[in-house]
Amino acid sequence: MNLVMNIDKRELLTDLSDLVRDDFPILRGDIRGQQLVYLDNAATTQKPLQVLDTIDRYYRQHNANVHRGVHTLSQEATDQFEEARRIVARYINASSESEIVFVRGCTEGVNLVASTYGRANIGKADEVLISAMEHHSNIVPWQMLCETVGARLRVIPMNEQGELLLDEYRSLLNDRTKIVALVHVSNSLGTVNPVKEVIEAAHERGIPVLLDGAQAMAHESVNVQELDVDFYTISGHKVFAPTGIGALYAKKNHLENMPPYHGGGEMIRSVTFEKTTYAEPPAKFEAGTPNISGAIALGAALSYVEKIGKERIAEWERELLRYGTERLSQVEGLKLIGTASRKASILSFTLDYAHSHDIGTILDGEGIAVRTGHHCTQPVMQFFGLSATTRASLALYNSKEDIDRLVEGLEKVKEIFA
Ligand code: 7TS
Repeated sequence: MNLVMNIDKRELLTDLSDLVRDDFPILRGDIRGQQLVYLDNAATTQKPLQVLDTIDRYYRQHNANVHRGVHTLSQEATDQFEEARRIVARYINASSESEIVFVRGCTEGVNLVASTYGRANIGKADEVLISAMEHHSNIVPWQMLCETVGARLRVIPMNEQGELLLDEYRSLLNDRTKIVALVHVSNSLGTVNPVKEVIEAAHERGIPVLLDGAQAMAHESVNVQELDVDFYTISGHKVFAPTGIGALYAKKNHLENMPPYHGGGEMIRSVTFEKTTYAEPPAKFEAGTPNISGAIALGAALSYVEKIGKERIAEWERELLRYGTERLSQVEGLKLIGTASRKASILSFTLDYAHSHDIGTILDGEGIAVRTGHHCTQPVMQFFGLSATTRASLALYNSKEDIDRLVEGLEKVKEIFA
């Protein structure tokens, strides 16, 4: 049953999970004999029927390679693939779909910018500015670039709540700063960064800004034109689409001036053994056969979110965050890591009597999936003097009962360890 279709009629219901849960077949499953409680959405989200059916339909009815055949199936595949690009552009309010490059995810998006824009525009003694709360995928590509070109990586500090220090940020900007690369929403702390102010301050000095949108897409309204952001990276699987597909938004003038990334078929205008000329963007950055079904499914996932309504999702997640923060704060020995005044629905915590790995294992035994470890943000862990946290990350299909189950699971942990 497509419950999204019924939403308008049930406007008054505030528990969004009630409305959408049946769209996600995996959530009906049991784990170790218990009803699954899935609280690892920052790692990857579950997929609704609308996405699963799109993939199935694509392979059963339309599968062909794109941009090359005159035959009907190839045209159908191309139409759907390009329609997906338009949906991504609409979702983030890009001014044109030609500003959307399909990539594998945020990791590839950042690597693409670092190795094309970066190599063309960042040189010896220049500076790349990132923040103290970056995921490794927005640290390592810049470090690799800095090593290659002799540039310097600098870091915007944060406070104990996990909020960026904006005054320090402004004083770090200087004539050598060639790009600011910042996470929009932190995956290990939940902080929603003041990206508009960050971008304005950088632009006053003519410095472009890349935002890592991995955690923002499913929870925040992203408007790239209003933000005036230069580059924005998207991971499809964090917004109910499959793994292995994502998008890089980049302003048209950047894409036109950047050298290509991978060489191969589809990204060329003409090839001789002497010289190759390149296709216009976005094709220039999409060498080889793309993840066609993934892109089409990403379009289906974003349409699904739009149908439910981003504001409505944000409202429900705010309520879950409020409830989750309140319930977890009552658990003995629990310390929340990441208490910024603007947060997404991510609850990272430690228990003073148990290691996160043990917490995760005991919770799994109760059918509850959380992530434990450093969340690919080792510098964040170092800042807080920790090796790991336990993280419950919520999505639209989570309920207050899920949070109650988590708290009950933590009581079990206490029985065993305290
Ligand atoms: N940036 C942020 C903020 C992330 O949270 C992640 C993945 C990435 C980049 C990388 O995205 P990918 O799709 O290219 O892998 N974060 C997590 C996480 O928190 N747990 O597992 C993966």
